[in-house]
Amino acid sequence: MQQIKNFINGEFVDGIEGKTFDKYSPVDNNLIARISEAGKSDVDAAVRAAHAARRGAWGALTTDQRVDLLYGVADEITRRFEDFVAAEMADTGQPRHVMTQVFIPRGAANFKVFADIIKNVPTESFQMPTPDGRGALNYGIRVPKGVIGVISPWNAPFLLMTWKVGPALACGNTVVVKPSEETPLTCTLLGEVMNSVGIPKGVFNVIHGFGPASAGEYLTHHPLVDAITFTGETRTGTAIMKAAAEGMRDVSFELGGKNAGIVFADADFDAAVEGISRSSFLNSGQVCLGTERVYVERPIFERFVQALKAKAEGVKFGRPEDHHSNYGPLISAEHKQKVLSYYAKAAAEGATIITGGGVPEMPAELAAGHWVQPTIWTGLPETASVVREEVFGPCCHICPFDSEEQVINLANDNDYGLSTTIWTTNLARAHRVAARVEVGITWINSWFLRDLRTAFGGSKQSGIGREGGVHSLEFYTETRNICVKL
Ligand code: NAD
Ligand code: 6OD
Repeated sequence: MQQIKNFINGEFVDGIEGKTFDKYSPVDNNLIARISEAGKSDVDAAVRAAHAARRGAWGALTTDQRVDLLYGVADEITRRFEDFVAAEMADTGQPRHVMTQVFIPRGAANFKVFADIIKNVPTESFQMPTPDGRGALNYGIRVPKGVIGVISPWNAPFLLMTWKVGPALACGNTVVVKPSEETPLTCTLLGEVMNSVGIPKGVFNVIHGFGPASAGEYLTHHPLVDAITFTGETRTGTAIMKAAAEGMRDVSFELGGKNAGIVFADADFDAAVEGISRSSFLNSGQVCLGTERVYVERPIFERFVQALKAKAEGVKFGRPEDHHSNYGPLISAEHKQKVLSYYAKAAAEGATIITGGGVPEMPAELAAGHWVQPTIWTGLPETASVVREEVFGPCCHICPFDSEEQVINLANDNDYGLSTTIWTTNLARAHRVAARVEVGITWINSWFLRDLRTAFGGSKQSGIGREGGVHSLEFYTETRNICVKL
C-alpha cells in the first residue's frame, strides 16, 4: 500500500493534524493507498509558498526560461510514462489503452502547447493622435494573475488537472492543486517531476483532501488565492463561486453536461454507431462530454438501436492491465450506487431496457469492484430523470425524431450546454444545426477530437468562461495597458 503525502514548497509532507483517508481500487475494492489529508494550516502553508514563489524565483524568470522548464516537465512526464500510466490505472481502474493513447500523452501536451502559445501570442498596441500632434503609443503587457487555486475531478484526473496547471504556469502564475480525493496518485507524481526538472520550490503545490470543511474549501476561501479554476459538478461550482465572491476572485468553471448526440438518416451508419458507442461508453461513461441523450432520425431508429446494443454487449470487463479487457469499473462504491439508482429510476419511469440496467457477473476476485453494465433505454418521455439529469455513467436514452427543427429543440431543451455530436453526410445541414445547438463544443462526424488551441467550455449550467489556446491566456493573465506620450 502506498503512503501519499501533500506536496508543499517542494517537499512531500504529512498534514500537520495527522489525519489520513484511504483510497480503494475501483477494480476489486482493495486498499491501495493511505493519503495524508491537508488541514487548514497545511493549505495556508501551500498558498503562502505559492505566493512567495510567484514574487520570488518564478517571477524572476523570463518567459523563455519558464517555457524551457515547462518543456522539461513535458519531457519528464514522457520519460516516466509508465509510472503515470500505472498510477492512473490504479486510481481509476480504466483500461491501459485509454491511459496510453489519451490521458497521459495529453498531460504532457498540456505543458508543451501552452508553453508554445505564451511565446507566440502577441499583445495589442494602438497609436493615438494627441492635440500637440506628437501622438501617443499604447501597448498591452500580460501579467500573471498570481496564485491560482486548481480544483479537479476524478474522471480523467491527469488530463484535467494538467489542462489547468500547464497554462497557469506558462503564464507565470503559481498553483495550489486540490485533486479529487478519489484520484490522488498522478497529481502527487507530478510533484516528483517538478522537482527533478528544477521547477522552483513553491511553484506547484498539491494538497489532498475533500471539499466541504476540508482542503477544497480551505483553498477556495484563502485570501491569497487570486483566481480559482475548477472542473466538477455544477452544484460544487455554485459553492466555489460563493467562496470566490469574497475578495472578488475570478473563476473559470468547467461543469456538468447532459449532452445530446444527433444522428441523421443520411449519416455514415457504421461510423455513427461507433462514434455514439464511444461517446456513451468510453471511460465507463464518466466523461463530461459524453452522450447520454441520443436522437436518431426515424427511418434508421430501430436499426441504430440494435447496432448500439451489439456494441454495448460486446464490451469486455476486466482489469486495466489485462489485454483482453477493454472496459473498466466506475470510480467508487458511492458513484456506483448513484448510477444504479438512476438505472432503477429509469425502469420505474417506464423505460424499455434495450440492454444492461444492472451489474455484470464478475469473477470472484473482481466481484467487490464497482462494475455496472452499459445500458440503453428507449421509450421514455423527455421529462424522465435519466433524460434530464447527468448520470455520469455508461448509459443513454435513444429517442426517434422526424425533422431538423424538432431535433434542435429536443437537444436544446436542457439546463446544461456542454457538447453535442452530430452525425450526417449533409454538410450544409451539419453547419446549420451546429450553429443552433446551445453548447460550447460541437463535433460533426466525430467526438472528443481535441485541438488544444480551440475554445473549450460550457454554455448554460455547464460552465463559465473558456479555456484552450488564447482563451487560457485570457483567464490566467491580466492585460495591463501602458500609454507612452511620444
Ligand atoms: P465534484 O464537483 O464532486 O468534485 C470536483 C472537485 O471539487 C473534487 O476535487 C472535490 O473534492 C472538490 N470539491 C467538492 N466540493 C467542494 C467545495 N465545496 N469546495 C471546494 N472544492 C470542492 O465532481 P466530481 O464528482 O469529481 O466530477 C464529476 C463531475 O465533473 C461531473 O459533473 C462532470 O460532468 C464534471 N466534469 C466536467 C468537465 C468539463 O470540462 N466541463 C470535465 C470533467 C468533469
Ligand atoms: O480535452 C479537454 O481539454 C477536456 N477538458 C476534456 C474534458 C473531459 C471531461 O471529462
